[in-house]
Amino acid sequence: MTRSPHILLTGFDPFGGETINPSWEAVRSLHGRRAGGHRIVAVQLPTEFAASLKALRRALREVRPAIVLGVGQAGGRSRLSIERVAINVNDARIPDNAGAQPVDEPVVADGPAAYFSSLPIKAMLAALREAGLPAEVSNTAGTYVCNHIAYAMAHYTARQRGVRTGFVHIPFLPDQAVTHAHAPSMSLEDVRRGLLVALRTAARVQTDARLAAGAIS
Ligand code: PCA
Repeated sequence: MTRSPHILLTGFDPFGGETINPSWEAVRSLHGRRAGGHRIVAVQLPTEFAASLKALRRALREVRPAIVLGVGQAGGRSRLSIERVAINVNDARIPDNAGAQPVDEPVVADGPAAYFSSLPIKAMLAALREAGLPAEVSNTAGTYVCNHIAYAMAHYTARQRGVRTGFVHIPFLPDQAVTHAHAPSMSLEDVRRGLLVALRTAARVQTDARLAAGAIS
């Protein structure tokens, strides 16, 4: 019997004073589900620069995914935010969950400056809009643990033919927004549905759609 291709779907544990991380809540609810003929394997990564890398590398070895999608909380963003690029720099505004606060250090010494997502980000955007979910293409994943992981997943699979990687940032949950005045939020059900739509699209579409979704500034 041939093994169906796998999707490695990662979420993070809570950080920055929050008691939950919506990325893990959404991701764990999709463990074992299928999307576009792929089986989803959900893995939690710690919000720690060093330990998240180790956990990612272990998961890549064990799952041998065809698609890797990282998911992280971006409090303050209002939409499902499909990241276009990950850059080779860690510049932490707050310490990570292990107390580390790298400033202007590379994710991978001597690695390239950046990696573009190899998932069909425009097709994913179009599919999310079609499904009635607010979504956007983002041109920065920040310089904290999410960017670090988005960069690392591209770097560590760069020589593996057929492996595609990308990252999606998600808003706070309504529960969290209660204590953050003016912060937008999105329900867990919408995030979960959006991730499934994004993954189905990623699994089915090899050549990205041509759709203007850039930013002027
Ligand atoms: N968001 C953080 C790290 C973990 C998470 O969920 C980030 O955007 O870097």
